[in-house]
Amino acid sequence: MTERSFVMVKPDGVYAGLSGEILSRIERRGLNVIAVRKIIMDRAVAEEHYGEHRERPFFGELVDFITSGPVFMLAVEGEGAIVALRTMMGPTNPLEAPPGTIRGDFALEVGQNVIHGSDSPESGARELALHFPELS
Ligand code: DAT
Ligand code: MG
Repeated sequence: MTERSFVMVKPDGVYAGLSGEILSRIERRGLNVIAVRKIIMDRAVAEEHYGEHRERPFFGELVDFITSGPVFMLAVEGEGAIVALRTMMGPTNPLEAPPGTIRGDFALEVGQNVIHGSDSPESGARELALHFPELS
């Protein structure tokens, strides 16, 4: 089924010069990148984006980190896009991520794991409406 996902290279990935590499991996997989934007995310938008984690002890750090520098945001469409991208990203903890995944190749710490990708079609719709309202 054709799905849409919201993908974001986090500030650590942007600083490490990985935006192009990650865009390239997504394109080479055969997924369709329908929109991109590089911005520093507003704090209020970051709190909304990570709303499901509001009660977690790391929420403040998470919002500090995601607003600490530019992020490279992508709207991605394609067959099974949600699962395809989550598989390419690897698990949340980079130490559990196999080589060949983005986190397994480029990250070591859970708090600085280079990339975000929507975890379900519903999250994809919510996150795209938040960050790419012009696509709705
Ligand atoms: P994912 O980004 O794989 O969807 P998530 O939605 O569970 O993972 O968490 C969102 C982000 O929050 C994650 O990419 C990094 C951070 N995070 C998750 N668990 C954490 C923890 N135990 N300590 C610090 N940061 C954490
Ligand atoms: Mg998540």
